[in-house]
Amino acid sequence: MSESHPSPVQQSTAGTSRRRALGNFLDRIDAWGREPLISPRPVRQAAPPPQGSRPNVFRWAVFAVVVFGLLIGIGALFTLINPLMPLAAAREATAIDTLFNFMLGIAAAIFLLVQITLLYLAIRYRRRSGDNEDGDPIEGNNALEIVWTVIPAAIVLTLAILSYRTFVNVRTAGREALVIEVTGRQFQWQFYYPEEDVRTVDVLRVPANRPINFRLTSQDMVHSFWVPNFRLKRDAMPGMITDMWVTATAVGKYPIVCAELCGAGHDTMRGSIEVVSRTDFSAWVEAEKTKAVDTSDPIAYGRSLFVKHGCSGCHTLTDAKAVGQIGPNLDGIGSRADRDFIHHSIVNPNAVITEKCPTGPCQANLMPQNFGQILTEAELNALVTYLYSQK
Ligand code: HEC
Ligand SMILES: [Cu+2]
Repeated sequence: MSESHPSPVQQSTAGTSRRRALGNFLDRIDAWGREPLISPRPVRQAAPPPQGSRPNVFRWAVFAVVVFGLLIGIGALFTLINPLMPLAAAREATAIDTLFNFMLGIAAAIFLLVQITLLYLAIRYRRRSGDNEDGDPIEGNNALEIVWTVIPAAIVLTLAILSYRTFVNVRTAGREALVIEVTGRQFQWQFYYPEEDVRTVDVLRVPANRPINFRLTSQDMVHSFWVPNFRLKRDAMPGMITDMWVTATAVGKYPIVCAELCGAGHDTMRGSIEVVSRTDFSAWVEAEKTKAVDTSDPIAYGRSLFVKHGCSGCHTLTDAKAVGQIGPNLDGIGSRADRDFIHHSIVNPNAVITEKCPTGPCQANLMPQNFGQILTEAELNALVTYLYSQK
């Protein structure tokens, strides 16, 4: 690089001393980077210092490695205390976070390295007044080319190996897994524990430290079962079963989200998963199994059916503590409709479209059309009696 420009001190008669100090500091770094690694041979020493000396590549490489290491350290520290992620509540979440933090750390370090170098070079080689020369032509630099090929290749290879290991780790079946069948449907999650013969809607309960095997499917369209605290997400699709493995580790209550736009009520398709101790889980299963539904009282029976079949996900009904906002508010339905109308509204919702829904005019085809097939005669009767009792 040509040194023909006037020194910063000469040039900046109006410049502040702070600017001069920065200029001096940058010049000193630059001078350090140009000193030869090995002291020159005596013969050469006699000769005047070469005009426009070339940078000492080795020194700069050492400098870059030290700075790079420091930046990786800072990146790692940041990702360790990463405040943007929700609590990692599963073994898989920790594995995925480790990989993600590693990638983020490398990306952050490279970003900082590039930006700082860019800033330094932009200041160091800024055009000074009176300098109208072109830069030196550069013919390529083998050392540099090798460095910037080998380092990225090593990073990509390392990431590929780590990604593959994490993927295998997350997708491996666990022993003595608890099976939970998950069925997505507009706009709720239905859960069935086949071995325990327990059903729930939107609220899931699982034991900590035991592998869980989710078997996902859908009744209508593509949904996506996502538990942010597990860092896992899998599509639930009609006509097929997808699976997901997880071992929850942290006791607590976490959200379940549908991550696939699935219709007008997509944003309401949320549930929760409660991770409890193994003993609490067994106690809960026992309680659920012995909690016999009293089918002799049609009101209580109807209320439980209203929740169990997901009517509460779309309709507001104060008596059933339901707050759904998709379909019409059913408070007081018994005083504006007769038993027949209610019955028809359930088995053939499209026959009459109610006018007013909480978010505007009601739409056809939103309410599932198959309750006539899903519900038994007795269940349908209890539901109608229950709704008709809501005056
Ligand atoms: C996916 C959302 C959804 C689910 C689940 C759902 N409904 Fe509906 N429901 C609607 C919509 C939207 C309407 C209005 C359109 C229509 O009349 O078909 C409606 C209408 C009704 C009406 C007529 C209300 C009136 O004021 O005229 C009744 C009664 C009803 N639903 C009962 C039920 C029952 C009982 C269940 C559970 C077995 C249920 N719904 C499940 C969305 C839903
Ligand atoms: Cu959905």
